Amino acid sequence: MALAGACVAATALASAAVADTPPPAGHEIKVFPARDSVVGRGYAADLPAVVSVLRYDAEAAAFAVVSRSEPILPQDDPDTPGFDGIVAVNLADGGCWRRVTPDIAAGDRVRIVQRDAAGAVLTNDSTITGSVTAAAPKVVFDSARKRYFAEVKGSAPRITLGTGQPVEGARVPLSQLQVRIVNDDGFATNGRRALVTSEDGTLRYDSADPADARWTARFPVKAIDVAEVEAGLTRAMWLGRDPAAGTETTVFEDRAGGIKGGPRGGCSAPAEDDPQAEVAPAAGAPEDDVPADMELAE
Ligand SMILES: [Ca+2]
Ligand SMILES: [Ca+2]
Repeated sequence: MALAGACVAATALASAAVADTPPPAGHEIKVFPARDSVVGRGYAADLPAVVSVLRYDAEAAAFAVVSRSEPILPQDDPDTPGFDGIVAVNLADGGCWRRVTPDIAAGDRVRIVQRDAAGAVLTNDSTITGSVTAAAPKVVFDSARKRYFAEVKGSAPRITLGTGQPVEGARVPLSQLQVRIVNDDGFATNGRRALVTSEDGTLRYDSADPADARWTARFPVKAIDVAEVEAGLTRAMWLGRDPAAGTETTVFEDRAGGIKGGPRGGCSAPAEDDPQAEVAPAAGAPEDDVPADMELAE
């Protein structure tokens, strides 16, 4: 036993020094921290996947599991060619968090593990939840230019991708950020259902000081779109460390009236800050779908 313990400790030390990597090409993890939801894509058919949320404990210098999903069979999107391998948690048509609905926040590690029929690990993907936050869309009238702008304000302080801990005085590169305002009724301004900073507007940090992580997205809009903008949904996205790869994204959302986290889509595990969530699991309840040593494999 002592030997096994030593092996696990050595593995933890070795892996702590290895830079983590985003999911490989063909796989994708999207984290929705405002909804406490996750959507994976590209996972193998007919094999259950388990999604975990882990949080870094600075004192222990290690990640600890906050919550896991029930095993979820990857699903197809019938509107696209081929099998999509969608693994959704805490959304309509998805699986659910077990025991606790994690309050997913910047720096949380989100992992998707899939095993083959014999129980061997086939896939062990993870991403870090990006630090982007944003407010609901607003409309401002620029009296000098005599036109309306849709505006979203937010922030994106830099975090260490290995641990999710803040990096003092630094912010996320603008190339890794994109801000959208979405309204399914569509916008007359561009004839589409989304205003996107890379196509329809601008995204700038408010200050030249890299310690100031506040940004503003602005889109010139037609007056007829004012109500659509104000009823719209902000999607402020961290596009991952390699935006061209598109294998990891954090989508922070907000709208007028806010977006409620916690259980949704027919799921019922109490929210992390709910007193019910503090109740210890019943003795003998299945604690893990993943062996303990994998928790150390960061
Ligand atoms: Ca499909
Ligand atoms: Ca959250």
